[in-house]
Amino acid sequence: MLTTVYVALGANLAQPHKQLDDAVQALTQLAKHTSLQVSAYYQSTPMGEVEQPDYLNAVVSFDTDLTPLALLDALQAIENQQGRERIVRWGARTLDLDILLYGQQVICSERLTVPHYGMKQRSFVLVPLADIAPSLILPCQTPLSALIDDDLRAELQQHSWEHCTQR
Ligand code: A4P
Ligand code: MG
Repeated sequence: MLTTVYVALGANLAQPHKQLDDAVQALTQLAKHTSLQVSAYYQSTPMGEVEQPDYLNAVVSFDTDLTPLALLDALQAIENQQGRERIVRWGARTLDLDILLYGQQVICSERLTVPHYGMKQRSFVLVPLADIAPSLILPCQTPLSALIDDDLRAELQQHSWEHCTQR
């Protein structure tokens, strides 16, 4: 059985634009039946106390037959492939892949919290998510559109998006 999943991408080290392009390529391989959709890339101010470069953020969706934990393993393998190091929580990273939504499932386990705990507060998640799923209803029954306004959009700067192969 296939499930539609939404994954957030974030990068702020080692050519963030290339990191996101490479991640999109890897996720294309993971997606069933060329189902991958990709938002625009957005530049965002770092959230949190750690001094670090601006982020480039995006969201993708695709269909998968992986279980939630198998999907997490696959995403962490892609992060590791792209040189992800975990030194400090919320610190700078080459690539972060977070599962935002796994269908309409609510998951609360040791390794996985879905929907992602911060998604409803983060402009760099909500705005790209709306690029690819403007009519999405979250598992809590909130329409995505109800969480987005002009102030939220103004926090982000859209980047040109050059990835164009295999989709
Ligand atoms: N985990 C639990 N739920 C999930 C999920 N839904 N998706 C666990 C992915 N992983 C999930 O993650 C730590 C553990 O979370 C994983 O081993 C997994 O079992 P991590 O990627 O190693 O650590 P992290 O990303 O530093 O921690 P965390 O709490 O996930 O941070 P966030 O929420 O990802 O925030 N500012 C801007 N502008 N843009 C950003 O993208 N990102 C962060 C990190 C901070 N500031 C940012 C951005
Ligand atoms: Mg993470």
